[in-house]
Amino acid sequence: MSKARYIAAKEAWARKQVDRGVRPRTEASPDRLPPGQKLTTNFPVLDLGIKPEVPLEDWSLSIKGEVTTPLTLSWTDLMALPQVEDTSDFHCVTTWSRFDCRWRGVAFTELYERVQPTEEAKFVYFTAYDGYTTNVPLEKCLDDDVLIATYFDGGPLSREHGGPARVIIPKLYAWKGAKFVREIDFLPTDKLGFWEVRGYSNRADPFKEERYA
Ligand SMILES: Nc1nc2c(c(=O)[nH]1)N[C@H]1C(S)=C(S)[C@@H](COP(=O)(O)O)O[C@H]1N2
Ligand SMILES: [Mo]
Repeated sequence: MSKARYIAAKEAWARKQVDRGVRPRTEASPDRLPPGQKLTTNFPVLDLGIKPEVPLEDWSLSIKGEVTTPLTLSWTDLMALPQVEDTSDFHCVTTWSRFDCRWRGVAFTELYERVQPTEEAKFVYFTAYDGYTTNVPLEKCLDDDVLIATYFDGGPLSREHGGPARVIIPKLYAWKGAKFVREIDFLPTDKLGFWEVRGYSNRADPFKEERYA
């Protein structure tokens, strides 16, 4: 085949691809699905088996540690903060991924700006109402897709998925996002959380398959 004919054939092929329309984002793609993961369209529930029931009037989120202005937010306080929406992918270390999770909540950076962490703050340690803990380097929390999520797919976040409020850090494996979040502690030195002391990776990048330490 001559070069010109080859190029024409390629162009025709490309046009056909466009005519077929945009591929649905839920199709597994080598770029989007991290290595070793399988795509799922349902939403499995994974936790320690305790799903604490926290009435909204008793709920609070405290933000403390290496900060200039510690803060304890009631549910009403949290709702009064600017709310954002973000659609992101969810990767569980047990090898399932779910694309296009539609979250709504308060951006981590919003809280960050309010408490004004000191120069010493380098790590973030999350504690949840079920006793779960997890730790993340501060810089990983400052992406605009990191949320304290209270809504999922258009409705209030269910208790089984961590309601009333959970942390979402889409670029890391899902164990780094505390469901039922209760406290955010800014730390000068790292402190391992529940799974991290049990041998899970302290980095947790799904695209590097940082599953276990
Ligand atoms: N409070 C709390 N948060 C948690 C957990 C937990 O046991 N307790 N499990 C983590 C793990 S291992 C995963 S994979 C995700 C699961 O979130 P899902 O149940 O909404 O799928 O929550 C993470 N956050
Ligand atoms: Mo997990």
